[in-house]
Amino acid sequence: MPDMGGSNRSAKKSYATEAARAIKYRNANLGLFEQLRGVAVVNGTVKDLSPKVKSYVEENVDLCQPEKIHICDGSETENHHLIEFMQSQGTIVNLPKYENCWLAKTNPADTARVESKTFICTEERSETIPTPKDGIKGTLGNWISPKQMDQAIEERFTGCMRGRTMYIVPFSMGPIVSPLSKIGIELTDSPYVVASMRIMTRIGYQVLQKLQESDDFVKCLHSVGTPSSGFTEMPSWPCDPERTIILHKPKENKIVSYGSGYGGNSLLGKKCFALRIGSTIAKREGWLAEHMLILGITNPQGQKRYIAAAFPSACGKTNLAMMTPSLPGYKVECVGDDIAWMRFDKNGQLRAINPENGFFGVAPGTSTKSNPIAMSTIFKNTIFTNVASTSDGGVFWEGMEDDLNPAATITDWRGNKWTKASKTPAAHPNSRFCTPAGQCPIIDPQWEAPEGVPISAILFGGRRPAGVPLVYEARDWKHGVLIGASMRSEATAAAEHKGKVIMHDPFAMRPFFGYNFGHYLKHWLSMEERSTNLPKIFHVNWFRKSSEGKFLWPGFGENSRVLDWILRRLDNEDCSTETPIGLVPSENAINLSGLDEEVDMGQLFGLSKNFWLEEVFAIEKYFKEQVGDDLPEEIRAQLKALKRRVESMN
Ligand code: GTP
Ligand code: SPV
Ligand code: MN
Repeated sequence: MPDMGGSNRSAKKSYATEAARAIKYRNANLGLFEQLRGVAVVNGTVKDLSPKVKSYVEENVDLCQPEKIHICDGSETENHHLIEFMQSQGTIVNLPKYENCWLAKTNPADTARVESKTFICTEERSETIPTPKDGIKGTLGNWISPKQMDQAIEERFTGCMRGRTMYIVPFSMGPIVSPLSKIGIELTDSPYVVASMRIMTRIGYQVLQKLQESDDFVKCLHSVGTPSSGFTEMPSWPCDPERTIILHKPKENKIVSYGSGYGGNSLLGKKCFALRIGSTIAKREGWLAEHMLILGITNPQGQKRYIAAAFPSACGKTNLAMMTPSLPGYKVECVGDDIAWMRFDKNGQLRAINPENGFFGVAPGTSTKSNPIAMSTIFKNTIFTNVASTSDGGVFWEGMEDDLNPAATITDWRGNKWTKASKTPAAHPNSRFCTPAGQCPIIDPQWEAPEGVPISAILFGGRRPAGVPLVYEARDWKHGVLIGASMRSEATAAAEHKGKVIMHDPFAMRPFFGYNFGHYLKHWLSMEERSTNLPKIFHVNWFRKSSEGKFLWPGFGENSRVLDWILRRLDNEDCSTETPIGLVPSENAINLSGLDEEVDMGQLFGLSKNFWLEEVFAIEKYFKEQVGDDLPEEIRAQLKALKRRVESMN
């Protein structure tokens, strides 16, 4: 039976020792404990901290002034304490319908990532973001100077953990034994963060032990904060939305996050480390840290390949990563659903690891029909956040109607009675499940392979209601990089954006670049020199709509029909036709057999000269205004060539 993603594997303590420690913890007479900078260490021992970790902790104990220090060991006992404590605070409630499942409801002001308050700190602004055209506001990240960063920290963190426990969370991104993995230490005053990090990453003693050898780690400091008025509106979910700030200093491998307990703002291994700091490390070391799912797919002939795919937040990564193919004979297995760390091995083969250990997935829309695999993963050992609850001790969200016990009543994510006639959603549109990857029934046998899995194709995609066909293939690597750079998608609830505007989201990384996007493009282009066996690049769009506003493509398991075409292209099958935007499936090349719904392939693949002229114009404008002189010459040339091809369309 898998535990909560945690690692009692890592803390091989006898039950008796664990129990003794538990009693000691409960009867905490703080004076009896070992001290660090005059603060009681109520769990773990200081000698387990390497000199560098110890001094990082000391420095921040002095700054944050917690009442207690808890060094996380990743054990079951520890998790029980956290769960008990959070229940007593009202942060989580049990969901008796399932096994070891919990529901957290956040402050309604703290439900998503806050991109406008997320900063990268470098000496020069141009290291962080390209210089936008005069008078234009840059949208490729926010820069902060070292001086301003220090000031922001001092203002917010001085004494911010008074009366609270500082948890020291040693975590590994990637399997602890993998040479591709990296270690972080997150200091946090949120037990919710500890319990979630225990699922999303590998935490505990083994990580501290590894640090005794290398002592190289990413410094992650997090506090939910306290409003400057001192008044905490919702004691079960303390936060400070007005002063929330998420800071990254790549030069020092340092992350500082204040004021939010929510997912991407607080589980610092995820977007902050694995993508923002990760992309800067990857640039230095010559690899790629990307917002991509990784899946294994076996065709009816038994040939298995791996695909990585970058879609923006809430655009279908988790769904594709766990897809149940509708095409007979196909099998999909999941390596990861959000982040890929990829590098070319000595044979020029691109290999990827999933640095995470769990799924922090969008709940609404997840159903037995759309994603049965997720549904059979998430009802044990899971923390749900901001979903609705049912009177029979379960959860509910939009899409779960068929799974609902008709006798049960529903309480929405804000705690109000909810019925199907209600005008507001039952679950927050960005509500999430946080569940151990290892219990996914189709987890790939190689998902923890230290050397990673070989990647044969890279997909880019987004929500494009108009103009963009279901799938097309890049002409070559450089053209593929242009396709990634040109990605656009309809805004979703995963961040603070309002409405359904089509936003530029290059490589699905716009919120996650750790350095200047122009330099990032150069880095991608340079991969061409590392291999003679580059993955093929494709663009997919599950979200094209008819003139009546209906999805033209059934999506989900039916996307296997698109993957089937992609795999045949990898085998160099002659099943594509050149168009100005790239290669599309030739007539009847997409296998539609057994599809019980009528699909208007004409509308789904239609290419309009006007649409593509406007698209090229929008991309040109975007590059000119946002990337300016940092745009690599090759990309400028690729766009020019695309424009010429589109202009010559009938
Ligand atoms: P993040 O975790 O935010 O990075 O999101 P994600 O990219 O993993 O998105 P996810 O798979 O959770 O999907 C988000 C939403 O898109 C859900 O409501 C899904 O039901 C919906 N969705 C996913 N795949 C498809 C598809 O093929 N067609 C349609 N129409 N909707 C889809
Ligand atoms: C995303 O927004 O891309 C997510 C969720 O995966 S969060 O962890 O909040 O960033
Ligand atoms: Mn994501």
